[in-house]
Amino acid sequence: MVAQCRHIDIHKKIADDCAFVQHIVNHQNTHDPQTGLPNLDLLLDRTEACLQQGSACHLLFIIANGVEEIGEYHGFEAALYVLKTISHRLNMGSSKERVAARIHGNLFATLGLSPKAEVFVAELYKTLARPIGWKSEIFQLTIHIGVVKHLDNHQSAQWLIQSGYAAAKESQRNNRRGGFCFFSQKSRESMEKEYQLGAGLQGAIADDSFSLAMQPLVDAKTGALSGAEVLIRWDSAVFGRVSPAEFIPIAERSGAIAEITDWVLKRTIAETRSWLDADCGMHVAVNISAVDLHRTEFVLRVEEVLRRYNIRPNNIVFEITESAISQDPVYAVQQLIALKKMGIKLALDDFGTGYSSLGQLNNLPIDVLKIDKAFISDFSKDHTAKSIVYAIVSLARALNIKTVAEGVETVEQLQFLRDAGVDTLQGYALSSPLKSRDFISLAQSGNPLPWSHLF
Ligand code: G
Ligand code: G
Ligand code: MN
Repeated sequence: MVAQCRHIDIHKKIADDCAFVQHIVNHQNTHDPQTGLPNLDLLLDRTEACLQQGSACHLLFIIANGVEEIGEYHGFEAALYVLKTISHRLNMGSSKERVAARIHGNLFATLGLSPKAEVFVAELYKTLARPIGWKSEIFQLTIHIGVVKHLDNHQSAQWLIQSGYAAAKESQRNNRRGGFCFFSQKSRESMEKEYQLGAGLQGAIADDSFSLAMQPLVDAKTGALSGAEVLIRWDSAVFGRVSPAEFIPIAERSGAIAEITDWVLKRTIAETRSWLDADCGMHVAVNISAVDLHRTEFVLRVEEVLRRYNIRPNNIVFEITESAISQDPVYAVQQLIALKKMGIKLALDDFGTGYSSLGQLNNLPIDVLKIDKAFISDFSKDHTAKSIVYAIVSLARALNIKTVAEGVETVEQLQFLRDAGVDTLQGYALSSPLKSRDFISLAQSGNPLPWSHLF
């Protein structure tokens, strides 16, 4: 009798242990080990169950930008702390009505078991966007949330999650500083377009579908050619000609920009080598993206290219937009100083469109200021536009900075800008961007320049 009982006890113990082990294994299979949150599999299961019951629900997809950089600069311990903090904040809103999950890396989601999402998403955004303190550091992430509601019986859990992702990406495109966005068919189409262009960009260097256009820069006093701005062109076999205004932001988000900028710089040096070597004062200006400027290895990479091509960079200009600097001015200025030490000249592009104050100009190590096209208007009617140009020119002179007016389209504008004392002119009135081959033959021909009658 006793033996039998013991026998039963042992069986029960084994069964309990098995259940316990099974529970742990199940938990491990359905949860993220770093944050303890449910993982994608569990989220999909819960979402599927919810859809099968026909319950109303919504899904919030969260992208927390900045975690990777925190890992790079402050180490993995800091990044893990940040991930745990996000998980904790997400979980604070979790209840029977809500499941928070970590999908992968810096991607999270919550499933809400009600059709209403408007109030919750606004609160969640505020909670997640709060700064995170770690040791003596304070981290500010950029949070994007995509909201998608379950609308009919045909949607699957996969569809809901992908649509939430599409809406979060839409928020990334619309709000640089973070925010949230409700799913629409347009979000999905833009994401698909971005995905296709992004995939196309990956092969663009290898299949030789990038080229350079060069737009002449003209000395405002003499009308002589003084250099060129290099503008990338992409002729894709699949999409045809795609404007850099469309593909550069995609490359910035995917990280492909690093390779593109590298390519533009090398190709520019190869094509303009004869002037750069002759040091004849012809400038060649290359656009540098905000993402390049904030990459830690950017300065080293530029240095390596200059060394490899054995080039003195006195006549190379990097054009950097005002908004690229205002993202993180302290770091940006450090990078700019390092570039300037190498001998590269710096131009502040699209001046007047960003947030930087005129007072800040004095602290920037720049040589050239490019007055944005937006200020080049019909000067005969627009007296405010005239005053703005006069003010910019006199400020630049006081700071010993040269000025370039871009977007000069008419002879009247050209004359006004020249009289106002702008140093260099660029725009359709003089020349559109040319194929680099055509530009170089123009520069070398010795023939009168096509615009010489205007001077
Ligand atoms: O010439 P165009 O309309 O195509 O240029 C559109 C935009 O793309 C402009 O804002 C210009 O500064 C940007 N752009 C053109 N070429 C380059 C490039 O090589 N690198 C970067 N980062 N931006 C570029
Ligand atoms: O942002 P950035 O200043 O680098 O952009 C240069 C852009 O200006 C390119 O897209 C170039 O093709 C365009 N561009 C050049 N000249 C003119 C012009 O006279 N008028 C207008 N509207 N755009 C111009
Ligand atoms: Mn430019």
